Amino acid sequence: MALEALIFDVDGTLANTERDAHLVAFNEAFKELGLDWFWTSEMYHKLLDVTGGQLRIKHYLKTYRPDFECDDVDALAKKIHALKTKIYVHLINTGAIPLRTGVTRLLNEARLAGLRLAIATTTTPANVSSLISNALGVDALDWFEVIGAGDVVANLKPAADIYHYVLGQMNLNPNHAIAFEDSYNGIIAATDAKLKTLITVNEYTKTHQFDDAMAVLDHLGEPNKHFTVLKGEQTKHNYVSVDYLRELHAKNC
Ligand code: XBP
Ligand code: MG
Repeated sequence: MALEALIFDVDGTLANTERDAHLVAFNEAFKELGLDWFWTSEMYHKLLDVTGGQLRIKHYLKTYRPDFECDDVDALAKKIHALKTKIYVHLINTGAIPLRTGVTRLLNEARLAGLRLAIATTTTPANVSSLISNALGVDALDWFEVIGAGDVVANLKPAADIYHYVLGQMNLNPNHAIAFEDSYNGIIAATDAKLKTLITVNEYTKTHQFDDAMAVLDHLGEPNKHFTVLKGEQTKHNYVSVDYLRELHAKNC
């Protein structure tokens, strides 16, 4: 079974956007709207169990602010989220958030090898476009055959909807692809769509359970900055190359 495609999650996988951008933007939006809410990094760590900004806001209200009086929680969440997206995109456009170790190199290598690329994320489409065009240039949006983002499906991760959507758009058999994820919700979604997954953890996800992962790494690595294998087979490879992915895929698919 040949490896044909790589499908990437965005937040936490392509870049460490959660703490340095999403959280910052949420807090700034709360402030601008005169809300007395402030999410610490510890609080945000817990809130990340719920994917999608609007659902996360509603979960926060229900769980941590049951006293908060509001006639229309949906409308409030929508309003906060719209402002948060604006702030997030502005922040990304300042160039403040780099891609994670090895991401740019692997994308370039995969393109040269003729692998098909796609995105499967639960975040807002504008967030994805700004991250990719800032980090890789606006033309890089065309590197991805499909950019599947949160709002095109009914259910966000851990539901498999976004992966089903991307696979359907690409007319791709999941056995011919690898998914790249960083979180428990992400691997559940990918696995339910019958994809094999490679995990790169970050500070928020390093304690998550990744039973179905082909391998769990600290990052994708570079020739001069080797990855650490946290779970899975130690091989001759010390950074994620197309050769490494083909070997991993052949062993697991
Ligand atoms: C991660 C998420 C997202 C972001 C917020 O998505 O859970 O909800 O935290 O994005 P993924 P929005 O890892 O699948 O990219 O505020 O735009 O919903
Ligand atoms: Mg993620």
